Amino acid sequence: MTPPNEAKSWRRAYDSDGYVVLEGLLGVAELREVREALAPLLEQGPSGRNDFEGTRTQRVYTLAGRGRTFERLVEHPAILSMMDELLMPNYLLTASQAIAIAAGETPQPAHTDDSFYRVSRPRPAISVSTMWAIDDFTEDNGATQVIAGSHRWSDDELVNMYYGDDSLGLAPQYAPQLRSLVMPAGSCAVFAGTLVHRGGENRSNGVRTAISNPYCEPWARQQENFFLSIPKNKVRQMSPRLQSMLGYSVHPPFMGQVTARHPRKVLNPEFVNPLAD
Ligand SMILES: O=C(O)CCC(=O)C(=O)O
Repeated sequence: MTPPNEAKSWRRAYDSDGYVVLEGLLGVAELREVREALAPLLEQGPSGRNDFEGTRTQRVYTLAGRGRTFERLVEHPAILSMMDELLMPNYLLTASQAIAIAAGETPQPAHTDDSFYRVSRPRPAISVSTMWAIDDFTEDNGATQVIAGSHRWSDDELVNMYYGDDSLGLAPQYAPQLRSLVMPAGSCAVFAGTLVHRGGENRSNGVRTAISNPYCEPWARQQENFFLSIPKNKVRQMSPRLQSMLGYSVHPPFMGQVTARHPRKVLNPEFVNPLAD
């Protein structure tokens, strides 16, 4: 857990740079548990299908639906207390995935995580990302790279960052601005959905494993459709808070309703869908 005095100072760094790194959120035993839970999933997992996912990167999607260990990360109290400050009440989990960048992977195209929301910039972030370091993040193993302060850029500044072709390559003058988020395993980087970042090049011989859990405003569409991906019998076992973050919640007065009922009612085995045949 973050000591209270550190918890207070995160906000200044987050507001000025667009990100903050919290070290030591996971202890040795918790890290071991996460690695053990991830190992069989990564063994099955295919590599990415394109340059963005990373052809030498394994991704496991819908991690929050794959066991208690991952649920606990989503609900980590230090992270949720930050989200409570950064997003409106009833905020949602927008995606949940493991990202294992293998040796030889090239840099990911630089991007922002809330670019899906076509609302002109500069503007407040509509999502906030968390990137858990499950391995140490180093200068050469693919640590996430960010451009500090880019969360304040306008749409024009964002477009200028690219070469101007379709490759989404970073224009050369921006490369020196990239900072690698070097941090020990067990840390978590929290950054604005408006911040320019990318997965780094992996020049090491090892794998860089991370877990990415971004959260979004309660009125914004989630990247992952958890209603369809996580079976209801699994959702029923989860805490009310997590159920709510997956979307079994109402953003007042009635966004998210199910035939004029609270969506949590759908989890009750007795629930009868009025539209069912
Ligand atoms: O793996 C990373 O460090 C960043 C990944 C990322 O930003 C993404 O896939 O959207």
